Amino acid sequence: MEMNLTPPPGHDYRCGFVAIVGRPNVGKSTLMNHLIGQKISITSKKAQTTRHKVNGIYTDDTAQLVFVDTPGFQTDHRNALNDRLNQNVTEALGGVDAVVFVVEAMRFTEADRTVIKQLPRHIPVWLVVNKIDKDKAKDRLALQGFIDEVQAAFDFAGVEVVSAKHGLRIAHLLAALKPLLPVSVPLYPSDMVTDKSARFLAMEIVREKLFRYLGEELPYAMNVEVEQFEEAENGLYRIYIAVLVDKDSQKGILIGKGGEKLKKISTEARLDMEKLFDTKVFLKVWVKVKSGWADDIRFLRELGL
Ligand SMILES: Nc1nc2c(ncn2[C@@H]2O[C@H](COP(=O)(O)OP(=O)(O)OP(=O)(O)O)[C@@H](O)[C@H]2O)c(=O)[nH]1
Ligand SMILES: [Mg+2]
Repeated sequence: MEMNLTPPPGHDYRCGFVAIVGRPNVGKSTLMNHLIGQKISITSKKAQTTRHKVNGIYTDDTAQLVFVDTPGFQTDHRNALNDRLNQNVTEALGGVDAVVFVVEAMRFTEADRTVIKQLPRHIPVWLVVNKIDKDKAKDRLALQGFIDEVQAAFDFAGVEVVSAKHGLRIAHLLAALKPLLPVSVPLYPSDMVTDKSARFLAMEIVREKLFRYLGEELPYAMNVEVEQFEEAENGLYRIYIAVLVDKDSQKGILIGKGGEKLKKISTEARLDMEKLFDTKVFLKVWVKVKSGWADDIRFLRELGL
């Protein structure tokens, strides 16, 4: 017998949390930014760019997906910072409805296998093969062989190939993820793209510029602190940010000859902030020396890591 009842509007609306995990540098943050259509998570060529988990919210008239961008899972040397980063990943996996496991096309490493061992077995895990724009991924047969190899390592709920950087096949991925979420009303307002504060985003933007403009090792020996964040009456944001370094020598490198480097970092950070906050920004960045911070657990807690 046919029921022919008209369902109430939005009766099958879906909403839930999706963690994005993977080894460092596979493009997790780039992917999340493209999924939600705004740059809220910082990215760089260097591994270990993301330190805090960042929620990015995608909303349309059928679903709301809350993506949780996580730090790349650290498999190298152990120290307080790496342990804390991994703990952040494990915590992020705790409360989600689905997981996106990101690998770089044609590069399946020991570090990827280590992350696979941490994947949950009671919720769907979608394999995402990123960076398919790269030359080595253009051979279809080789790419299929690669996908088979990764799929043999875990019981994935499905697979999508994308290029996060070029925004390729992102809509396919969204469509694949929606059915994995529970039927639920949206949890956040439809115009909200992140639950992170402007203060946090300002700090992250400065961190991204440090990664961009400093050498290989230096950004890891630094941390960024927002000392003051005020919204003036005319809508102007007044932001004071301190960069913490380990040694005096690092301070010199960061400031640069005639203050050039620090100036470039703060100018670029200010422009990014104005775009993201959609308002004028006054930004002051300066440098403080605090040694040994990366191994100081208590200090990491103070920083909220
Ligand atoms: N060619 C290409 N490069 C990409 C793609 N996606 C990301 N990248 C680059 O890969 C690098 C790392 O990207 P991120 O998004 O910072 O990587 P991540 O996985 O978040 O890295 P961590 O936070 O350090 O773990 C950056 O230089 C990106 O521009 C892609 O689809 N194609
Ligand atoms: Mg990242």
